[in-house]
Amino acid sequence: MWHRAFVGLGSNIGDSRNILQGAIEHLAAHSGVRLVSVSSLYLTTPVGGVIQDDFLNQAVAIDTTLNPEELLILVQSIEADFGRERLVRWGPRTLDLDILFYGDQTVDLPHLTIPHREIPDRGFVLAPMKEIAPNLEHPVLGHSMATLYGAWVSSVKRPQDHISRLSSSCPMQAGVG
Ligand code: A4P
Ligand code: MG
Repeated sequence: MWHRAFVGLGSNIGDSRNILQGAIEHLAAHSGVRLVSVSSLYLTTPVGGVIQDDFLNQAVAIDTTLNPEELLILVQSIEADFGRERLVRWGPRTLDLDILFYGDQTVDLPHLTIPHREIPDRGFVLAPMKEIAPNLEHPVLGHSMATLYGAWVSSVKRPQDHISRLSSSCPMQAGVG
């Protein structure tokens, strides 16, 4: 049984562009994962108060036979493969992979919350999500990604200072993996 899920990617240490591309390839290489779509790359200012370099962020849609906890183990093993060092919460990282959505399921476990808690407040998640799934409804809030992104844009003074789109989607599409 295949489930549609969305994963957010972020990196602000090292060769972030290659790290994100490599992470997507690792994800797609798993037999229980099919890559459905890949957003553009976004250059984003850090959120969370820690002084650090800008991030590259991206989001992907996948279909997966893994359940949410198995998917968490997979994304954490990919983070480890890329040598993630995380010394400060919300601080710099070589690679951060967050499970944003898993179908319309909600998961509320000590080590796993789906949908990811911070989605409505984070332009760096909403911009790539609006690009690849504008009509996807947040299963708890009941608003689409396009609506949530619009609300985020209205809530900040100069959204273009926080997020800029760097490239169009890379040609990896369904069937990879
Ligand atoms: N965890 C719970 N739910 C999930 C989920 N849906 N997906 C748990 C993935 N992991 C989930 O996360 C800590 C624990 O969260 C994991 O062990 C897992 O069991 P972490 O990634 O190890 O720690 P963290 O990333 O430092 O903390 P946190 O709260 O997850 O931070 P976020 O939300 O990942 O935010 N600014 C910009 N511009 N771009 C960014 O990408 N990222 C962050 C980190 C802060 N500021 C940023 C960015
Ligand atoms: Mg995280």
